Amino acid sequence: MATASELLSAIDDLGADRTRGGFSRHVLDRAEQELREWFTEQARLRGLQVTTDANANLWAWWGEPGPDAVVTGSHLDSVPGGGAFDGPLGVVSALAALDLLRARGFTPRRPLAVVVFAEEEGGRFGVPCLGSRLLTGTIDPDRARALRDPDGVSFAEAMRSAGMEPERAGRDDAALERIGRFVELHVEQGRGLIDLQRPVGVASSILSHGRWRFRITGQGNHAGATPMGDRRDPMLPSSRLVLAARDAARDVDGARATVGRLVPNPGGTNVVASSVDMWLDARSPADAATRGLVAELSGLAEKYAAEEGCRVEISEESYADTAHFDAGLREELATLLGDAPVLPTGAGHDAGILAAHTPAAMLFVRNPTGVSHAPQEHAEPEDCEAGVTALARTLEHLAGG
Ligand code: HGY
Ligand code: MN
Ligand code: MN
Ligand code: MN
Repeated sequence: MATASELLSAIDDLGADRTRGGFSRHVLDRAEQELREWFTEQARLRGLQVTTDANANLWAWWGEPGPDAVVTGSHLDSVPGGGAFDGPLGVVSALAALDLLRARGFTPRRPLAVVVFAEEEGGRFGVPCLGSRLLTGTIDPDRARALRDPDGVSFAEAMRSAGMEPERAGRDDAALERIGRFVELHVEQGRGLIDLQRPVGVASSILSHGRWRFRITGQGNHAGATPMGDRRDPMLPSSRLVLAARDAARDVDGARATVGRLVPNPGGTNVVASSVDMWLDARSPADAATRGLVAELSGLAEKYAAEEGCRVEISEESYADTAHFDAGLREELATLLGDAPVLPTGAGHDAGILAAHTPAAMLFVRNPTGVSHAPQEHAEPEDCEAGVTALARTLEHLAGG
């Protein structure tokens, strides 16, 4: 038997990011592959049958894969310099919950599986929840295979180097039909449970959210030899757009707009950039509001670019509608878990992708800092154990009856 904290500390040095702090673990890179090996070994030690599906997702089965399965799990990849809990807490809590259930002599009456989804953060190939989107047919597999990382390696090449067959990627009806319920445990990414003074909560919904790339092209030139009046500097419309995103989001209820990644090309200190790639992450409680926010910012991008003699190309890289978790399952679990609070989240999850295809739920574990996607993300050991106990209770309830 192992606690979630013990399992987390066992992987503490895999993908630790010495320069940015936190962790950088991206799908099929060395760190994430070591995490996959670690998970596979831990699952096999628990007598689970481990397979990798056609979409680079890992499945560990307690018993034979079969219909009406109860599936739990999360992801092992991170954002660059991410925290220790976002993703891995859901995976290690699933292993620890199975330990608890076994120790109680529990035998599932339904197939039970732990899944590790690929590329949930989109940190390497730019599309979040890539593994669960492929599984559910929410992304065109040809587009997925052609996605390239910053080094120009395609997802298909990365899969092939890992011994997988990218040509098989795509909607997996057999796997989807097997899933009767999906429950993802996740560290809370916000302050809801702190303010409610509860260790565990149940998710109600996920904001609609997407990623758009704005490529602003001007004229590269010499920083010293080019008079200010002779420039077409794409950094200027880009900078105005960053501020406009903040101002526009402020005017939309519950909206968020973030530019966390902005890459000048070629990026020389003494060079007026020839182009800038910047990514907008926009979210809100309503699809129409998110779309409206992006339309407004797209219009401003065109205006700012024209004023600087630049041009802009805008491409949508990913989008997910507002996800509402199955109300019956949500209330059933909230009651089962001692009237656990039910709260929304601004963070996207594989459970949100699955929710459109199968009854899905999420359990949140209190994060005393409320911070996520940064090294300060945290969950106290006793709250991690409360999460494991809640997940074990949930799995026993769903797979035992
Ligand atoms: O970006 C998100 O909301 C999630 O953490 N992938
Ligand atoms: Mn995340
Ligand atoms: Mn996550
Ligand atoms: Mn997630």
